[in-house]
Amino acid sequence: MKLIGSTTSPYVRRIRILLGEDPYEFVNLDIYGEGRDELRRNNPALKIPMIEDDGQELFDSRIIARYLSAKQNRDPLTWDQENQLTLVDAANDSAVTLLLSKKSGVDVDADIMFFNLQRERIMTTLRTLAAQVDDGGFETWDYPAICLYCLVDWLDFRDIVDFSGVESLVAFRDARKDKPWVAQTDPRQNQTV
Ligand SMILES: N[C@@H](CCC(=O)N[C@@H](CS)C(=O)NCC(=O)O)C(=O)O
Repeated sequence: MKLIGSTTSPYVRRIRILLGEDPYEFVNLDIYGEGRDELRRNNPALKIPMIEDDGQELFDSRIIARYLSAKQNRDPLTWDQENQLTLVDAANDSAVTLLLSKKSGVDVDADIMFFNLQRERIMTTLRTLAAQVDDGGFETWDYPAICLYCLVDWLDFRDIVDFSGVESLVAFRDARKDKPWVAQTDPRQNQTV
């Protein structure tokens, strides 16, 4: 199995944690720099992660996770877990948009409809996720919990949001730093982008 990604992407990190001990080749690319041609050759959607396994290519972390979970004989996600994942992804996608805009020299704090919508979505989803954490909804270290961990740690690493009012998310992250493969996949190490 080959995983194409980067050490900084929260979407790639969740797959690396899910893969755990499974043997695979990790292709660590700078997708906005010298690794872009390699990305173009492998994924027309021009996003990471993607995997190739026994001739099967898979794009998108959600699909990759479904594939790996089936291979690892894990139960499929319940509808509530699917919703948790959708909320995590909604916040994550908007935060990636803000980061890329920032890197492009755009003032993302400006009172502009597009950025207001992203910031609003990030806070509504984070508040809902924090309430679920408070209610014990992320107690089990399952795929949605792994994704939430990767999101919160990445938001902190990139300094994209103010965690005021959603401190439970930081506490959730801090209490899980010793989970398997979390330290080894810390985006602060071996950064490419
Ligand atoms: N829905 C995708 C999102 C993946 C994603 O947005 N990855 C970012 C890196 S963190 C990316 O490749 N961005 C490239 C771009 O937006 O041009 C997934 O779950 O795999």
